[in-house]
Amino acid sequence: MNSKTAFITGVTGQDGAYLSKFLLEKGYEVHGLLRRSASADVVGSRLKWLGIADKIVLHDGNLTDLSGLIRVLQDVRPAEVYNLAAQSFVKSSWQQPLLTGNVTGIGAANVLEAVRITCPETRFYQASSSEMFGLIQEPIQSEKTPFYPRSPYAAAKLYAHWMTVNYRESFGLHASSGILFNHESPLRGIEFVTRKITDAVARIKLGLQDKLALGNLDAKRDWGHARDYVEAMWLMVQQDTASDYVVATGKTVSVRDFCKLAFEHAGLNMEDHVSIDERFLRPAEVEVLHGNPTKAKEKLGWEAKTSLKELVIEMVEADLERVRRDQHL
Ligand code: NDP
Ligand code: GDR
Repeated sequence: MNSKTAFITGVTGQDGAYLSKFLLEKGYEVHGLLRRSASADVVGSRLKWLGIADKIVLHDGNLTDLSGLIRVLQDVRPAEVYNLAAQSFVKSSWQQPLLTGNVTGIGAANVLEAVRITCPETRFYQASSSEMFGLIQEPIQSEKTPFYPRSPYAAAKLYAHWMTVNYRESFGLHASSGILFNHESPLRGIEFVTRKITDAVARIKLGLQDKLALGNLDAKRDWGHARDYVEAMWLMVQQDTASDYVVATGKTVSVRDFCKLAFEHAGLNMEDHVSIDERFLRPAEVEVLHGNPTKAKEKLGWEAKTSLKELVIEMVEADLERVRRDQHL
């Protein structure tokens, strides 16, 4: 086992891309799980955007295929496994509850099993989520706050979280669960509200679109930058003892406030462009999330570096550049 070999599931996602870059810069050999797609041209677009696509060893596989995971881990023998793969879009989890359960929940158990069977000394990180707090039981959520999931996605993540804790307690795996609050970036999927907003702002600014339809503008989230958050994942894995950590900025703002900042940065007035469309409302909403990252600060020495304003500006500027390039403007 090479002490600087990492294996990442979800390597083509937002966090997988930033984590790969972070680990490569630390001198790791980075391996990733790639699920087959018929659209080979779009695969790895985030890795290409960061200029690291050719530096990662990709392995064909799927989180739902335990024997494939076992074979890959036998082959790679990584020192660290980061399980980031998931059906991660909360809204879709009501349309595809069983798939979400299979991938986001059972899929994590598959990775834990593969680690236990092939390389129990390997350190494991599970991408848990603030969505598990759902209908919040305390105004500010820490590792001690009781969970109350509000979507099939959150229920699946809760199963994966408790399996991680259980494998640590039952089999002595070095398995940590990072309860990460929302984190965004120019590499965020377009369906998530922040990217949907910054992409629309860019299109409106460049005269390609006039309206933006959103759902619940009053929902509040504790938004940070993905680049900062992947460092917290790595720090958890470096600790002598595995544990669970909340990773958040400690500040919460509404979707409306995020939107306002994005439009203002482009010199636009959000009231002229934003409308409400019921299609974007959810059967059960998580109204507010507000994290307490004290444990991460005290034990990992981690804190969020990027302010909300800096995040919004980086995302709007990246979308302006991307739209100009794509439209040959
Ligand atoms: P993304 O949706 O950007 O990435 C998800 C990744 O999972 C993609 O690489 C995707 O592959 C892969 N994937 C999906 N299904 C499968 C499958 N069946 N087998 C193998 N791979 C699969 O998510 P993020 O990067 O934003 O988030 C990373 C993780 O952290 C997720 O587990 C998410 O639920 C969790 N999380 C995210 C937060 C956030 O704010 N971003 C906050 C808290 C937790 P493909 O490219 O082929 O689609
Ligand atoms: P979330 O992210 O559900 O918090 O999950 P998302 O950006 O989808 O929603 C955030 C909040 O914005 C409200 N909202 C809208 N959301 C979307 N997508 N589209 C809209 O038009 C819209 N209008 C308002 C939502 O109702 C919600 O309240 C993300 C994912 O990354 C999960 O994988 C992760 O676990 C959690 O963050 C923490």
